[in-house]
Amino acid sequence: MTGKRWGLILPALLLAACSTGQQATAPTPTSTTAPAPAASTRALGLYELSIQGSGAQASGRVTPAALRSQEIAGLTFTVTGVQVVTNGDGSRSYTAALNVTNTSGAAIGAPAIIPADIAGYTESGTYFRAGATTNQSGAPTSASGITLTQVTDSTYSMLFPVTGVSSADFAVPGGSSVTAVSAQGWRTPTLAAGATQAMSLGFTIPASNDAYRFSLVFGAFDKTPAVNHLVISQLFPGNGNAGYTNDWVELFNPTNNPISVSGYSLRYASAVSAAAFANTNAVALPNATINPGRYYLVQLAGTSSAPMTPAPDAFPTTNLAGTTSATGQINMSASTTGGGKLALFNTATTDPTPSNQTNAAYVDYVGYGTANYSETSPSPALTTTSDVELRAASGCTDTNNNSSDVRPSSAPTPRNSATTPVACP
Ligand SMILES: [Ca+2]
Ligand SMILES: [Ca+2]
Repeated sequence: MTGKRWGLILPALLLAACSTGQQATAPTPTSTTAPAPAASTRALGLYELSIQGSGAQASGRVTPAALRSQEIAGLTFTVTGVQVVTNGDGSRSYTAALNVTNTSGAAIGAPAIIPADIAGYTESGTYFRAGATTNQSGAPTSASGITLTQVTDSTYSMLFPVTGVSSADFAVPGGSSVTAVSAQGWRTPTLAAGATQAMSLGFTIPASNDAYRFSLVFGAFDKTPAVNHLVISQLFPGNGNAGYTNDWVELFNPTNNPISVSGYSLRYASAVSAAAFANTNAVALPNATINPGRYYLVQLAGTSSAPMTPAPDAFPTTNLAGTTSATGQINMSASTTGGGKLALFNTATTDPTPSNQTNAAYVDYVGYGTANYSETSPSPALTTTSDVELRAASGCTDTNNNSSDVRPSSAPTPRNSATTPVACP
């Protein structure tokens, strides 16, 4: 394929310190906080995927696309095949299978790609290269109407909303600039040095656009989220209120990698208890994996043995003391003058005390209301028994301070593993 060559651009954009959020802090100051990877947004360059088809002979061959790296180190894309299907309305769907390999020599925390418009290079608003779209005769035709329909990999299996990335993160030499980036893109789990990840891109071309050749421009990023562990994103203690018969808690994975909760446990203690978390108020989580950007809903105790709506991902009925109740385990206090403490542990066998701030078993901890222990300070008490304690920014925030990270909300909205994923900045 022909065209200008673009130089490269590797601004290290953002290096923000962050914290693990893995210890609860109590009034007695003996906390230790382990260092965590810094959040980062790092542009890895601009790339171009070029696909050639056989026009109206849509069932014919499609030449595997040539992907041209824009002279940027870090990622290498290889097209392994292109398939084309003619739809009933005459439009055609292309699927390009790619391998992306990390050639940077170091792990890339969160590789992401997003379609990009470049001033003077792409057809405005399409992410497709101007002049590269031609018909069977080789004459230029508009890319308008060509749509990116799917971006998949084995972990996300869908287009992923991209947050915290803008056109300003890319600089194009020669006086041009990236004028827009797509609101959706593709992310992969952490890619080790030398590792390869398969992905695919899908396109649909309308019947009126007899494209023979088209070319998509996209930017590649390393976009490492700030929080590196599971969080308690929402807890509802008001069983019998707001339409919920049972308490529930929602977990969230704000990282870029799948996290197994096998062996994890949820433990609850009253606001005033200084004793160890009792096994009678604790449940083990099942052998499950929470994918990046996904929620995980756990139904707790109440008056009903029926699954809540939306469907819980777990509804443990036996506590860690071995007692079974069909209506669930752990009944948290919804008192507007009291509070409680809920902790997520990465073990079901240890029994640390609520004040044991250095215990490595802590993954996340929420003290609310009058809780005697919390991360820095408790979240404010519920204003009504129908409130939920809600973590800010869809669950993406954990600064180890419950009073600012988690707030009561009058709009309980439980999210489960089927909820649209959130890509954390
Ligand atoms: Ca935390
Ligand atoms: Ca309750």
